[in-house]
Amino acid sequence: MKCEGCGAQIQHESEKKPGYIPLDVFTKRISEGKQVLCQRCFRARHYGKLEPVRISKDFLHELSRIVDDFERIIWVLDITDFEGSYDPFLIDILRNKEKIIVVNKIDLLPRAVSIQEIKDWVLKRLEIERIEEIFLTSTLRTYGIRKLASQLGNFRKVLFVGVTNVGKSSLVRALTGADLSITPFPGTTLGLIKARMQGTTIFDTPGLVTEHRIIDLLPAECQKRIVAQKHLSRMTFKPENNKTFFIGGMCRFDIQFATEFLPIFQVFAGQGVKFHLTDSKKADELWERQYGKLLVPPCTPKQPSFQSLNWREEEFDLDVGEELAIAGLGWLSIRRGPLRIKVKIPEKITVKKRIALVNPYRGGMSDE
Ligand SMILES: Nc1nc2c(ncn2[C@@H]2O[C@H](COP(=O)(O)OP(=O)(O)OP(=O)(O)O)[C@@H](O)[C@H]2O)c(=O)[nH]1
Ligand SMILES: [Mg+2]
Repeated sequence: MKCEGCGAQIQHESEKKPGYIPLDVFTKRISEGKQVLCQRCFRARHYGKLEPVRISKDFLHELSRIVDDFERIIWVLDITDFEGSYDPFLIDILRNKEKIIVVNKIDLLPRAVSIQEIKDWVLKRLEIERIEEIFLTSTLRTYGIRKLASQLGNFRKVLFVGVTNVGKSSLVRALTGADLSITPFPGTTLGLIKARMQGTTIFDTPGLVTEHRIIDLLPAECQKRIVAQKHLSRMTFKPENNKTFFIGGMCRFDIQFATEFLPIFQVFAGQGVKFHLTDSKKADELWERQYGKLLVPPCTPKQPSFQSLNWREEEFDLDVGEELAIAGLGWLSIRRGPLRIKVKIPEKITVKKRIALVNPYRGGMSDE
């Protein structure tokens, strides 16, 4: 039997492993005909905490094996983290499959960005064949769900896939009414879960854990702080020359430009992320002193893994209409340029220069 919230196999032996529920509680729930939830899902729902468990990497292999059993694969992307959710592993295993792309969380973009603009932007960014259709959705605003349901109604068996936290379970719940566990922590769903939407069987899956997103480097409580939930913060900066811009203690941008006027950029990220602008000469010292304090996340100064990682440097020349996206964190949108940014970041994290998702002339200049 599986936990109805996260799909983990129910077991009564080890509290530390997925699917644990004490035997007496389990027996009582069954005899009363009530929903069976593992302890982790129960606590996530009632106390807002997700206990860390080791997420099995076996699912990656399982996924490559099972994709052929489904008529359509529904690949869910998060519009606020395109670089993090358009994952190379998924591009690879889904390359030759008929697929439907769902771009979720569109409520988090500024209102000035139109649905058509988002769709055109996504289309330009997808470099993969056999896409049947692209749907833009927001489970928070119940946007695009009916259209998606109508398309999925053409199939008997579909599989939802994507990296962690993009909103797969939220979408499956919105489509089927199934009482799946949904939390702001990445890694909520732990096994395959089956749900019905009239004649269509929809399978929810555990999100893939990548190593290319900032969020993958942080523990659950801290992840929750940087994931944008109801709002994406947008802040405007107008740096002088030779300034260093920090996004938390997670990456650093050294800024230079040759123009007489100052460049302007906006930063989009979750609300728990702190930014800081300082003289490049003082940057090293500030980093040492304020890491995990003024510069959060990481959420504690002692966050062990982060500072001991290998870091890399990369330079980008950017101009108005371009953005610099940091997977699993957010992006910088250039409002006035040109400028050169030297990025320092943990080695495996994806950093990408891209055309602007939020058009600098239409996205507005005000802070929100
Ligand atoms: N703003 C916004 N938040 C959303 C939307 N859809 C889902 N979320 C939130 O995103 C978080 C993750 O949602 P889930 O449905 O658990 O995501 P998942 O892809 O199933 O995650 P895993 O099971 O960890 O792979 C939750 O806090 C949701 O409330 C949306 O359309 N807009
Ligand atoms: Mg899920």
